[in-house]
Amino acid sequence: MKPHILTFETYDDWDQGPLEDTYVIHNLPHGGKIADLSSEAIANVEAFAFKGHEQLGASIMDAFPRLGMIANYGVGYDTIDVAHASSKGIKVTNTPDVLTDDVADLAVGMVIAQSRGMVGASEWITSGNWAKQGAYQLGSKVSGKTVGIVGLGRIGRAVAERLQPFGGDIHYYSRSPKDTNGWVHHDDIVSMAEVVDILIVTLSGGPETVGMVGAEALNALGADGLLVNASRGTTVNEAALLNALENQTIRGAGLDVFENEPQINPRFLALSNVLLQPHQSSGTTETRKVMGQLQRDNLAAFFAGDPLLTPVN
Ligand code: 8YV
Repeated sequence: MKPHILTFETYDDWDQGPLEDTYVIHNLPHGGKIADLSSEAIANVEAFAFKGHEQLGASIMDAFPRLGMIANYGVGYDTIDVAHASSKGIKVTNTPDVLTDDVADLAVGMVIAQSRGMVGASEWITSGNWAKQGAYQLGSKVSGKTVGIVGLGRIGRAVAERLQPFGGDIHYYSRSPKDTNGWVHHDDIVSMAEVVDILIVTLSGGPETVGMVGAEALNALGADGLLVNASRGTTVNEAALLNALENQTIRGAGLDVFENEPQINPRFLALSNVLLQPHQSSGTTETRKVMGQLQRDNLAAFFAGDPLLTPVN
């Protein structure tokens, strides 16, 4: 008898096939309502295959009397009420490590692309301006620039390791010093922002990091400063960021995350000093296949009564 699970949103074929082979699948599309699910789903679902793109709170968990596990497809689980899950004995897993390289690669890519104006430069050609008006505008050097990493977890550390060979000093913010390769520790984001050229946000999402990069830090980063956010839209005060970009009190930003994705604030769309990415930092075929496998391995461990591979609680 196949166990029943609830999948959220859609999965690529390479995930959907194995899930259907192993489980009775009930699906909740993005923005879907629990009330639209069958009584069979409500009565029998024992695990969620969740994607982390919407709030998963007590009301949803409590609607499923047999729910015992939430397998998140993603490293961030800030939209899951883990405290409630724990209070009900519901296990939560995520997919850490397998996506670290992709997220760090994209963060570094945004640093280079935004500093050197690569998107605008390409449009300079396709618009015919190169032929008509000549050389594109000058960019900003990346090598040798001082970098500040906000949050030195797996991803922050991977970003720092990628940028260290560029020759600039590496600074980082964390509550306490970490074992690093000569990087400069700060326990205050504003003081770090004052001394770096590029501020890269790699904090975990959740209530404890909301707005940690605010107007004061952006003012400290200054008119030549670049902000890159590869964490969650909540970690940077978005009103302060928009004001800084519109008033050019920072030079620019590279953003893969926003408040209220994918209906982001339209003020971003009018800006010429920001590189916008659609929350695609783990979005490579290779990595998404490994993420899906890890999510399934956690589900299989749960149903087998074995230790979970990457537990959160
Ligand atoms: C997810 C993310 O990987 O892993 C995370 O925490 O931020 C995302 O990139 C993606 O949303 C999975 O669909």
